Amino acid sequence: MRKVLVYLLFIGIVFTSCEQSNKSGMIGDSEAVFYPQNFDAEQLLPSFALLNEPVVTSGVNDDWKIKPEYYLSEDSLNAIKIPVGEAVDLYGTGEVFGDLNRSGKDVTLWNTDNYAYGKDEGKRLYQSHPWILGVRPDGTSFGILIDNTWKQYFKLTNPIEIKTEGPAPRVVVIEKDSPQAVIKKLAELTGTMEMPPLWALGFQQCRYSYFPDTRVKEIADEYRKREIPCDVIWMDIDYMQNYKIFTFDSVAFSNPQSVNDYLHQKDFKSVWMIDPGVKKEEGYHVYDQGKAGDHWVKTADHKDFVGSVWPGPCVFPDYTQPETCEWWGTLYKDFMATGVDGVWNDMNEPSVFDGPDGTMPEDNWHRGGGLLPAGSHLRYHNVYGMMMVNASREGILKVNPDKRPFVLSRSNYLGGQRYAATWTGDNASTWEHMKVATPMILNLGLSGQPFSGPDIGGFKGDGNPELIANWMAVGAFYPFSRNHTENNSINQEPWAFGKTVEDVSRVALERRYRLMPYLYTLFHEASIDGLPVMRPVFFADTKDQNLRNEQEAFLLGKDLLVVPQYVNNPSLPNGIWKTIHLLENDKENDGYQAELKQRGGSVLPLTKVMQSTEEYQTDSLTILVTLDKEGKAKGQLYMDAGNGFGYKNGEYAIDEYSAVLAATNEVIVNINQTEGSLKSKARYYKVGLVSDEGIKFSEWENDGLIKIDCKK
Ligand code: NBV
Repeated sequence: MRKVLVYLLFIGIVFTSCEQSNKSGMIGDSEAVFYPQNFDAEQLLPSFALLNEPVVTSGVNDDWKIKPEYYLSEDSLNAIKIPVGEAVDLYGTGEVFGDLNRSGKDVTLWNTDNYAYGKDEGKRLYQSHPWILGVRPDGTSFGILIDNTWKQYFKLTNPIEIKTEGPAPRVVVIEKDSPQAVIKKLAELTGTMEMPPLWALGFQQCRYSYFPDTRVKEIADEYRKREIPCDVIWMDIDYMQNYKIFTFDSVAFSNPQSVNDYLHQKDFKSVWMIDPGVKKEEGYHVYDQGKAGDHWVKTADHKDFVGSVWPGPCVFPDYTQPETCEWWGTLYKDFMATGVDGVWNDMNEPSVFDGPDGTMPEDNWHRGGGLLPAGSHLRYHNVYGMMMVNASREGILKVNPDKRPFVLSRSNYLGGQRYAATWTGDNASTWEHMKVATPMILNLGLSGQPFSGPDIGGFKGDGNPELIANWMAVGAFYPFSRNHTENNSINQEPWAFGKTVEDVSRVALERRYRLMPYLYTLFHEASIDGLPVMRPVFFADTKDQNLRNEQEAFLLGKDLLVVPQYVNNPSLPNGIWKTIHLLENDKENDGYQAELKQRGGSVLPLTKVMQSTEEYQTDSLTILVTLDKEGKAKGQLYMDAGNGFGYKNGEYAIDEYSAVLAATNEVIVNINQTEGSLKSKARYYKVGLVSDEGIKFSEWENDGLIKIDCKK
């Protein structure tokens, strides 16, 4: 602690100016970087968020609107004021609890294991995204990226006030004519999610914990017997031998390979948990190897730091050291060889039961290496989880070079979408937490992370039929869609609450799987330009201020509006939005399913209902056409092998659909492959023309030009 205090005092004396330094300037047509006077790069780490060092090409434009002012706060912290103008709506700041519109809110950026979001009223959660998106009344937009890993406090007022426990950081500001353009620029600066394997877009079932292995098999069997679509079964911490990572319980999970084989035979994938805490126990291979390699985080006086987590006293890998990351990666070799498909990195804030404020002491010591300097935990805390998942991903890739890794992380930092998907930690089985999940995922999406979702049904406490039916109905449309609950709660699988909830869940998931071609196309889009999969309704019309606070309804991509059944009086966009049904026999009319509305001018590709993405095919597709007022519509389909990296060498296809209402009163749909070397197969299409009277379908037709007669 002493080191840090001395350091802060030093800053207090030297750094009292309000000015930015003359290093500030334009780094693109509409991006600027601002540096404080006496910017101390050494204390601020090479950027964890930015892909490249910003290069200043000229001074800040004279008419530049958003200019940070640096000062020293009353409590002697380095602070920044950023005047943003009147009536601006603020979003972003990543994983936050509460309203979508963050104006007026406070956030603490300090990754925290926050069970049921109870600590500090949920003002700090598991991840930190020092990023604010502003949308002005006229729809023009700006983004503010605070390039800082230290503990920070954001007050989202006008001016925005930021305080940090470290030195004054540089700030990148983006100015664009729409929030979408700002988000795309953020993606250019901080990177995008890599294309996940297709199976990760399927529905997933978890609990803390399915135990022993026979229970895992039972759950898989139930899904298939009941014909409820599902792709993944998850193994939580109890599969380990005494909570020791990279081990398997010698009785309950004596043969992990056979569990994985069983799941694979039934078209499931498996995801298994790995935490960062390593049990301090001589003779345990992970501990022995780590000790021999000197891989552990140190205390301030340079001893191995020991803190208590599930296995008891634990040591923690120091992922600031390249050789530690390398070693960590090698641990996945035998693990993945048992047929594990995906990895779940939990507790990586890091959570330490007996540590101050539930984590490591702030003066713990990371030794750095490569580009990273040695530094205190206060400086590295917020990126500990990010460094861990980066190392995990790299290790998994080395072991399985031909497969797309899937890593789920509880903790992360701005830019962390490059390494892992995320879920929103330990929520509760309450209506409040079901409703708050939507703005949480939306703000994560507006902060660069497109692949997220909450524990559907809630983690803490028992679910009940009404809650689970409603949550499954909306959760089927989250980008990451997984039902999960804690160890002491009642069963939460779709069938655990009787026939109604089971039927509602089946229908909701059948809708998700039917939309898979559209969903996969959206994931592709997110991997290219960073636009989120799940988007706030105001993205449909960024000038319409009535939409700015809508946080219950949401958009999937730009063409599909999802209005959960429980929503009263949602603010929906003007223009043509037509209600669509995806299943036959009035199945969706059960009183629980979200209303789906298709944007006028769009074409949505659908596939058949399936039990898992193993059955995914695009040989015969239904395409739903909703015309705009000019009688036209457009859409897209992205396809690739669903796994592997062939797509990076062009082995993919993008088909463009364009529909037009012809003088003959027919709708003609033109299909063209516009990108990729993967030859689109000849396929069958059925066109559904959406109108207020319902959907009128063509016969199944062959590829090419398809006509549907509107008079029929
Ligand atoms: O590994 C057990 C749980 C896990 O189920 C949950 O999803 C994580 O957020 N884990 C936290 C540790 C214990 C929580 C009480």
